Amino acid sequence: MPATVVLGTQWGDEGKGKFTDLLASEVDYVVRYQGGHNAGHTIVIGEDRFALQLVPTGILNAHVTPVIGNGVVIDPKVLLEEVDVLGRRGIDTSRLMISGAAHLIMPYHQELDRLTERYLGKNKLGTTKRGIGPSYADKASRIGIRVQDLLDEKIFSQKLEVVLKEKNQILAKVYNRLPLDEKKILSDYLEVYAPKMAPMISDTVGVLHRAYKNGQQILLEGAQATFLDLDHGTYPFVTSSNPTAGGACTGSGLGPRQIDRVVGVAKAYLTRVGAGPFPTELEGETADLLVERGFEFGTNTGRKRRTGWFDLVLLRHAVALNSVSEIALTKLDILDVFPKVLVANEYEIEGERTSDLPYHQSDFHKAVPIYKEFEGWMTDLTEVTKVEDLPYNARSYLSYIEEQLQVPITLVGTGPERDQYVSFP
Ligand code: 2SA
Ligand code: GDP
Ligand code: MG
Repeated sequence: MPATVVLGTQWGDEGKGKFTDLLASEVDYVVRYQGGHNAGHTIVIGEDRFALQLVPTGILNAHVTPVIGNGVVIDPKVLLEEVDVLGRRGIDTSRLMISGAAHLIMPYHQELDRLTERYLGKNKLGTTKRGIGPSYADKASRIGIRVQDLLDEKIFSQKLEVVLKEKNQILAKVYNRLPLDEKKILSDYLEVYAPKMAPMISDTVGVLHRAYKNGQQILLEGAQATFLDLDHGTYPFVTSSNPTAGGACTGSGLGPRQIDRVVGVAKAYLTRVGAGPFPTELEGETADLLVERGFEFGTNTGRKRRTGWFDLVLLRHAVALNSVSEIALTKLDILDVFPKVLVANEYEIEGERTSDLPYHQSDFHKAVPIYKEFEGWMTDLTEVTKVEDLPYNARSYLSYIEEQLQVPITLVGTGPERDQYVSFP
């Protein structure tokens, strides 16, 4: 039974949580493969609103085994708090499995993330300040501390001693900060977190391969999105992991031939949090209306998101990078009140038109979008659940996107609730 990947095709916050939750109802395992608690998925079930940062969305489906894969970076404090909150709301969290090869976010990672951003001043990236970048940097420098190290006091202490010496020097000499207390870190990680996490730590690669062989269904859940990808995003305004489909393999341990379906989640317009280029960005009334109707504030940091029109140049590239096999388009209902709905189809860069994403960042900065304009549908879509009930203008908009991307749209979101969507046959 091949695995499915569900990932963001834009700059995050596409509404992946809702469709991942929907797809999770059909599978046996849901795996997070990258990122950390810089992610934030919101799922609304009746009166309940769940904001998940680290625990995979699948936790809300009783028959699903949620897995945090090796590609994730974990702040144990945040993880345990999340598990606690879910537990208190009656959700069985004992099924959660964590890869022993995942890396830990340590207190110095968070401290350094904050300090580097401050140091960069107006050149800052606008990170979530969760220590994500510094933790992945240590992983690449081979001085990271892994989840499995929590199970071996001696190794953990030895690794911490070496790394902390260096980090404290940096804190003191570069940033004029007090050193972090080794004893406190040791007691938090080894005495508080380790015993609670130990039962969840497993060989998730082995677990997933056995599940695959047994014909069980696996869903690989992306956090952040394609254009925040460390390799393929708008570097340096990116996150430090690979949300693209390739990252689903490295971050879970499954091979590419074990995946046969890639669901690309796209929002019917665009948003971005933090700095970086954004050709279709809007300002003024239209932008404010999108923020207000779409409630475009970070789940995580509460920051107001930048907004813009749907961009096919970006989407075509995302489809190619991820070998997207189908599109799930979210938040179409947010456009219900717009008399005109615009879609960028090409860019003009110094007088030249292109439908391809320029590889050079300087060109991307200069890109002026060329729009195709659609008549708005001016109808409330939030009650629509059948394809035939979608207004003609909304269907024209969807057909155009499909035709341009040459990938079918299989799901369309018409509201935040679990059942507010249209499924295309
Ligand atoms: P970091 O903290 O090092 O990852 O920040 C680097 C850049 O990445 C951006 N970033 C995000 N942008 C939008 N959404 C994010 N998380 C979503 C959420 C979750 C999702 O709802 O909060 O969509 O999966 C996210 N995480 C990082 C950040 O703004 C910096 O520009
Ligand atoms: P994610 O990080 O990609 O999962 O997205 P977020 O959770 O940050 O933001 C998506 C928000 O949009 C959540 O509050 C969802 O409940 C909401 N949402 C998802 N799909 C739809 C939709 O089709 N229409 C509306 N109005 N809201 C949606
Ligand atoms: Mg989000």
